[in-house]
Amino acid sequence: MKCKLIGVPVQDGASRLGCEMGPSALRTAGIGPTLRELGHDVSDIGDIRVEDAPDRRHPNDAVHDLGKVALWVERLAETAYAHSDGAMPIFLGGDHVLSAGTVAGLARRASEQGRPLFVLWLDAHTDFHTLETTDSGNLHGIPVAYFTNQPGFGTYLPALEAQVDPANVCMLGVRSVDPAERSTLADLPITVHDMRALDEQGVAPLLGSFLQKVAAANGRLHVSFDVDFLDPEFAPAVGTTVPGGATFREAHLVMEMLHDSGLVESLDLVELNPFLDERGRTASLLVDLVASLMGRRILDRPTRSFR
Ligand code: NNH
Ligand code: MN
Ligand code: MN
Ligand code: MN
Repeated sequence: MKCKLIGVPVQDGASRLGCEMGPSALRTAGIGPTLRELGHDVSDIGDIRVEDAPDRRHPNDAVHDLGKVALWVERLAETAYAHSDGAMPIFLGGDHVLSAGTVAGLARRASEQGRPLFVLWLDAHTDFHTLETTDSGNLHGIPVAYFTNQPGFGTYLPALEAQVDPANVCMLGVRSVDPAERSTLADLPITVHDMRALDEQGVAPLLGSFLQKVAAANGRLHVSFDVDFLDPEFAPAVGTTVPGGATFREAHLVMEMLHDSGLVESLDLVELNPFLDERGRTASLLVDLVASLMGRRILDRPTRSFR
C-alpha cells in the first residue's frame, strides 16, 4: 500500500500545550520504518503549517483560537483531498480539531468518487459540540458536529463541499459526554458504542457489524484515533485522560480487524501530547497499533471477510 505521512502540529484546539510535538514523537518512535518493514511504500510529506491568523470572536466567549482553527481546517481539507487519490494518508496530530479538516477533504474525495464516506471515531469523547454549546471553548470538541454539518459553523469555519451522513459515523470507546452533546446525539442516527457496550458485548461484534455496513455500501472508511480512546494506565500522553478506556488487547483487536477488512483508506492519529509521556511509551504504543492496522499479526490466520 502507498502511505503518505502528513505531520499536523496543531494544538490550538486543545486546552494545554504539547500536541504540536506529536508528529515528531511519532516519527521518533519509528512510524516510517515500521510501515516500510511491513512492505508499504511510505513517503513523508513533512509538516503542514498555517500562518498566524487574526483572532476571531464568537458570541460564545469561551471559544478560543477560532481564526487560527479556521485556517487549519481550510488547509487540511485541501491536503486531505489532494493526498487521498490512490494513497492512504496518515495524519500525525496534533489535537483532534485536525479531523474537522481531514474529514471534510476526504468527504469531498469520496463524493467525487460516487462513494459514501464512513468514519470510525475511536475516542473517550463524542466531540459533538457546536460553537454555541461548547463550555470549554476547546475546538477539539467540535469536529464530528462540523463534518456532519450541524448548525452554526457557517461564516466561522469553511463551508463543507461534502458532508458526512450521521448514519455513517460509528463511535467506539465513549465514556465522557457533555449534556449538550448527549441531547443532540439522541436525535441523530450516529452509532455511539460507549464503554458499557464494549464491556457487555465485546468490541469484535460491535466493530464487525459496522465494517459489514461499510463493505455493503462500497464505502470509503476513515479512522480517527484519539489517544484517549485507550486506558490512561498504559497511554498516559494525552491532556484529557478519562479512566476506564479500551485495553491494550481491545485496541489491537480493533486494528487487526480493520486490517483484515481491507476497508481503511485514511487515518488520523490525534491528541498525543509528548510532554505528558513516560519515556515515549505512548508514542511507541501508537506506532505498534498502526502496525497492527497495516498488517502486523501475531500468527498467520485466514483473513476474516466482512463482505
Ligand atoms: N467534551 C469536552 C470539551 O468539549 C472534552 C473534549 N476533549 C477531547 N475530545 N479530548 O476528544 O471540552
Ligand atoms: Mn477527540
Ligand atoms: Mn478524546
Ligand atoms: Mn465541554
